[in-house]
Amino acid sequence: MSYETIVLEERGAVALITLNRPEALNALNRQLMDELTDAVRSIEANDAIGCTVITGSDRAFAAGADIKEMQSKSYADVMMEDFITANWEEVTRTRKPMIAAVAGYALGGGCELAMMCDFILAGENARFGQPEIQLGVIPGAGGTQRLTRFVGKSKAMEMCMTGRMMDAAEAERSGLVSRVVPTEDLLEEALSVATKIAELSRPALFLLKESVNKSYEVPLDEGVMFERRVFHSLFAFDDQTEGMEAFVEKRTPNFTNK
Ligand code: DAK
Repeated sequence: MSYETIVLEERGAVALITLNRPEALNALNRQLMDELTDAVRSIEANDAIGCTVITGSDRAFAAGADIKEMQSKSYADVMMEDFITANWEEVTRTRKPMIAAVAGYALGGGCELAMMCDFILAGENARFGQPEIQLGVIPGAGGTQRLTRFVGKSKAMEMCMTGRMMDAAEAERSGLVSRVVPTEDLLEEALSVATKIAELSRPALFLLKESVNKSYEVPLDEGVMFERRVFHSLFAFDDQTEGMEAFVEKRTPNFTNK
């Protein structure tokens, strides 16, 4: 598939996806989400890639679902085409680590897309919000659920009820983003973090991601037991032997993902 609304590049073992509809502040229309879905699937199948960075421009990560495309849809349309579910959720299915590098606006579906990633690095100019209530709807791609888990009920309720934007400092204080960096350094920093992650043991990363995500789904004792069993299972991999040997021998490990 050739892409018009995203750019997919390989930077060593890192895939870089750049959302690319500058005329619409990267509003997420059907074509873009279809292309993103295809790109994420191709990265998943590409053994040379160990981690993905998804980013936008300095002005906008993404200003939400495309309102102009959505405005004429009826209930029957959105229900029958399984709007959102059909092509928005591949990011939540990928086993490979995915980092959102957010500068500028991440609003509505843009904020939701960033929250689907494993973590968010923000530029100092990043602004997050769920303004759907101002359009007479509510977040439809997980915003009411994921934002609440990130920042707690009070702030999520306020953000979703008023549609106000949160700046990068508030987003970091609230736990929505892992770190804030100068906007001009954002991409370089995200790629550097992704490169380090891509060098690690892929089976361990897959299982790490499953374990952290499990904490959203199950009670603490079940989550800890899941983690324990996963931890045990990693002793079946060559990468565990290699990682520990390399530490003892004071050298860099050479993981083979086996
Ligand atoms: N959709 C389409 N076009 C957009 C857009 C969007 N979300 N955001 C910006 N644009 C376009 C603008 O229309 C404008 O295009 P032209 O007029 O030049 O043709 C261009 O991008 C530049 O935008 P502005 O001129 O407005 O730029 P400003 O710097 O003045 O303002 C802004 C930037 C980000 C504050 C503003 O553009 C803005 O408020 N944008 C809309 C943000 C928003 O409301 N996002 C949430 C979208 S709703 C569901 C139902 C609904 C949803 C999901 C599911 N189901 C039924 C399941 C809703 C999801 C959403 O994300």
